[in-house]
Amino acid sequence: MLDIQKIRAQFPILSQKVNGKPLVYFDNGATSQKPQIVIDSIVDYYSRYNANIHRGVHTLSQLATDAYEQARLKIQNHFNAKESYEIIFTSGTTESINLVANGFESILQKGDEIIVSALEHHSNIVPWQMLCEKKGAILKIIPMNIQGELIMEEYDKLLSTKTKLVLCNHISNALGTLNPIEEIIEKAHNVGAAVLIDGAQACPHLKPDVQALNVDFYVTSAHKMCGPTGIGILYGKEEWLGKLPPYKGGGEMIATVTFEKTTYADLPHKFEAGTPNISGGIAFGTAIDYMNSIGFDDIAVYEHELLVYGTEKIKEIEGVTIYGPNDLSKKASVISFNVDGIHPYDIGTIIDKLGIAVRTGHHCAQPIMDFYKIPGTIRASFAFYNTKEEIDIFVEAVKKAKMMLS
Ligand code: 7TS
Repeated sequence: MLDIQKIRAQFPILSQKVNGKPLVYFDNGATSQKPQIVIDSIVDYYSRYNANIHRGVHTLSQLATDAYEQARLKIQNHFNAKESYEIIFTSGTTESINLVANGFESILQKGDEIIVSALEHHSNIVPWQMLCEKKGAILKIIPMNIQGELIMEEYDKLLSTKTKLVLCNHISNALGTLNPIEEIIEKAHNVGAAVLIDGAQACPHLKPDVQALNVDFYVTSAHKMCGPTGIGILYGKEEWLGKLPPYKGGGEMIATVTFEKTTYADLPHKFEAGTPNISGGIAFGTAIDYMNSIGFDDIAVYEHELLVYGTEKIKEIEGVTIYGPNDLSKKASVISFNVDGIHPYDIGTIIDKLGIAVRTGHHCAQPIMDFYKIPGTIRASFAFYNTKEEIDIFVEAVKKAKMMLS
């Protein structure tokens, strides 16, 4: 069992008042809050051993390099990657996806097909549209049903030997749907296609095992899992990372440079041109240690309790529609909903005055909103440091906003 009050005390921001009210932070899907230990690791780096990495013989440079590479090992271990060099540091999920899309430019042929799910964030749609446009490839969509679940029979029909790549998120940011990625990966492999899983929303809630999943690429951002912004990873199987050309040219990613010809460095440096986000990488490692110290099994149990409680409470509000799976075992601790006749933005604005942070709008997933023919939703996304008392405050606030607006 988690000691929530003890955990909350580790997050300085949570004891704040916002607009004169105790903060209720339910916008974890956008970014999580950071525990003191993660904040301290950034301060410690800049206070004690700030130096550029992989290039200096001096002591500070070696300390910084060791800490950065230590973080890579922690991440490798967390995701159970076979090799540490299969973990590429990027600025986050968006950059990781763009890196792979860029690499596939040299692999895709005209007429090849890419399959993307209907549940994607724009960052896992737009790079593939851009790639298809450049290469004359075709983008196909796995449709969803009214409960925000992918229709797997339709996926089966889309797969063929023309399919080169399949893209899907592990958990949908807009609806919280937990997608059947094991099945998606296996079926793609049966036709010889590679799979990239967007784990941005899954990693705060569960611990993926990339070898057990047998996934080709898995991407995520640190900032949704207690780490800082501006850092994330691309996990790629060695055979795939070996095939893809570098994404950015510059320092660190070369073996030799002459004006006639440049040869590239080995993995992971081939994809890590320029001075990286050193403190971010180190603090990402700290965040992973922190979350593992809380324990993903306990996080899952507690967050599910919040989801069940929150769903029941929100259903008490008259005129509410909740989007996403009815079966809560297929859903992360995200509740996306609307109140009849009221624009989500108006509710978000009023409850902000009451100290409550939620996201309203299309959540960078416009195709999902188009499917439901709505402008957006109110999204309450819970983390392991949230409480049932906060859910009560939130539901009362939505009721109050509804009264003011109707
Ligand atoms: N993929 C998914 C599933 C996401 O939820 C997000 C961010 C991204 C990719 C992009 O991540 P980034 O770290 O590169 O920006 N999602 C959200 C959200 O739901 N609200 O704000 C950001």
